[in-house]
Amino acid sequence: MQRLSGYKLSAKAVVGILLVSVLAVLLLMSCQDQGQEGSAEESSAPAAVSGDAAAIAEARGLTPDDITAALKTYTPTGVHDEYIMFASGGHGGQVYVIGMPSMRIIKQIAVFTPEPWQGYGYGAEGTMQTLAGGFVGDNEITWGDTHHPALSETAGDYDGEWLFINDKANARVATIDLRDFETKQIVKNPIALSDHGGTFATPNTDWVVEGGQYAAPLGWEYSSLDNYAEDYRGMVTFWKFDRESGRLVPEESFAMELPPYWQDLCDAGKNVSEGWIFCNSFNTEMATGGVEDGNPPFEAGASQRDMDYMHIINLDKAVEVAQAGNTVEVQGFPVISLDTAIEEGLLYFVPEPKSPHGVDITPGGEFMVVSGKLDPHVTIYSFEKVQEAIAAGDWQTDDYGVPILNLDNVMEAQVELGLGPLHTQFDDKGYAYTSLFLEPSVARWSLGGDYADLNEDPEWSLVSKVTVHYNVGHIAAAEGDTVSPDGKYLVSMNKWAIDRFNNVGPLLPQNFQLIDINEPGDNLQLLYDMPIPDGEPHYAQIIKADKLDPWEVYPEVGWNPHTQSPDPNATQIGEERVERDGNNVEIFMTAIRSHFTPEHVEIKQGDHVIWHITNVEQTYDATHGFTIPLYNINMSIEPGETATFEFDATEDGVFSYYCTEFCSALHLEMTGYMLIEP
Ligand code: K7E
Ligand code: CUA
Repeated sequence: MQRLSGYKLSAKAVVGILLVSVLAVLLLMSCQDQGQEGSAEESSAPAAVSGDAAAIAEARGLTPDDITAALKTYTPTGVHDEYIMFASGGHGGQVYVIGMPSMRIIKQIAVFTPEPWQGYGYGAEGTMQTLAGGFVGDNEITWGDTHHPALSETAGDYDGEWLFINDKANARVATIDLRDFETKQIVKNPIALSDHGGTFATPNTDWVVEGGQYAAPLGWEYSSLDNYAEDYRGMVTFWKFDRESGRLVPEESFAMELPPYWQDLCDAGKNVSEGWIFCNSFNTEMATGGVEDGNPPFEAGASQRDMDYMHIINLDKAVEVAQAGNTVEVQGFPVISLDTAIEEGLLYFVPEPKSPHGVDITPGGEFMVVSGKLDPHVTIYSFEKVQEAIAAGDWQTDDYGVPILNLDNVMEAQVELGLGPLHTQFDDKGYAYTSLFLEPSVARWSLGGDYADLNEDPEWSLVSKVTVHYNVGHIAAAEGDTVSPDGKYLVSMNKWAIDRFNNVGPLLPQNFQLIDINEPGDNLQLLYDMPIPDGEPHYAQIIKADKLDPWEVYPEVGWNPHTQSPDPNATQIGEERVERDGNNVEIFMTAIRSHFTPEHVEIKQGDHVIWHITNVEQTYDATHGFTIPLYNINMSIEPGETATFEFDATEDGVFSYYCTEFCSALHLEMTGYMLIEP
């Protein structure tokens, strides 16, 4: 990284700051300690005082920069983080919840992949229904490749209510409810088998955008690659979101057919560009690979042209067209055909250099920023100029008849940044940040237009770079893709870790690096490395923590988290029972520290068993688990929750069910016998 002029604090001064801070924190802790239960913190405090901070720094070989980094990130026990990052878990299929600046992992939200701690996908009815929503035909898909999380927005700012994320591998979108941080819905794209350009929320979360990637015949159909230009198609899908039910509504959603270029990433317009959607694309060459047959390999075939096309889509007008029924049906799903999109003026192209990746809209919605992976520049387009070019009818067309606006007429600026630019984020000081995969580094550059007043750097110019380790993909800045970015922090989401951590064998973690972007000009400080031991995280969004207001316990005893309403099978204390109707056995159980009621459940082999468990506690963190051997049943039942599972008692025997959460001193006694009589 660059050692930056703004940080010329002497080692002495810094150590002084550290000492003062340590003392201040200790003082604060001793005043607050009375109410705390944890004896561990109290007993460890004196040990910290006994060390001399300067001596510790010297013994550990810490530089002044290291010490300022520590002071900026260290978060004492019991202190909460200022920001929460929601990061995709890549091909782990989940979402990470990370506190910033501490970079502590607070939670992993199970989304596309069954996960035992949360009891996700091991019998609990709601979770089984959620996962089943994402099955592809009769095929049970049990993982996902998550790429782009999207927080719900109100007037272009995160509102902390919902989170969406796509599965690139199977073209699915999940809805997560931030009242309990649980996945409530997975929808399968009816026309595409894989996607990429999702998810992106429109400024009031009316629509969640899922763009495609690798072109294929729509509707999961077959056609030979010889028919690529005629039969293969790109697509973008607009999922209607209903806040009331907290669900994407397939019946009110629609898609748009696009040429078989590989649509990549999309972004929703905001403020002046609200109502428009922008997607970049590559492989406008329509290369079909086949290196084994003497064809150019994909990476060469798809990189021949100097320009690909940014797709500019009039979503507001597309909604009108779809609602008027001017669509064709593909697998029962309404699709605006390419011809209709052209006729109705819903789709325009503008050239973008060169094998671009991503398009990011400035906070005010005035500019679209595109990086060409094989071009050292970012190219900035003016939304206003795009509108003028459309109004002037000033275009050529591609082979499919899509209008291509003239680049010179709509380009605002180009800024040379360096090698392999990918993704761009924004701050509150008129800067944009772009990841440079090949260098690898993160570049800070200044915006023009109205943003030029926010800093002292010349507009549209490279300001500074910070080296990252290694091979950065996306970056995420605090609220950095909203109408009002916060600045302060940026996370570089690096694909390679190489030498940053202890050797753990050939499969390495990813590396998130926290960067301080608070000071203007040439002041970017790398603060912290955080290994991510899961699939490759792509995008993340970072929200101010105080915008989140999740429940501590479910609103009432007997709550169904899937429907977010009282469960008809809720069981209160004293109502526990076993009901038998022929071969059907239904169990109504309660869980409380430290017992399940009933403790004996007698079943006959061949019975069908329906089992409801209500955690009757309303104490924060008093979660109980429940598991039965052999039957692959495993649940997490949070305070107030009613969980239901079903199974056929195919195997006889004596089965001890027990609580898997160490909930109390007598947790080991929180057990019971299920006897299945042959
Ligand atoms: Cu660049 Cu899927 Cu957004 Cu990965 S994508 S980095
Ligand atoms: Cu309940 Cu352990």
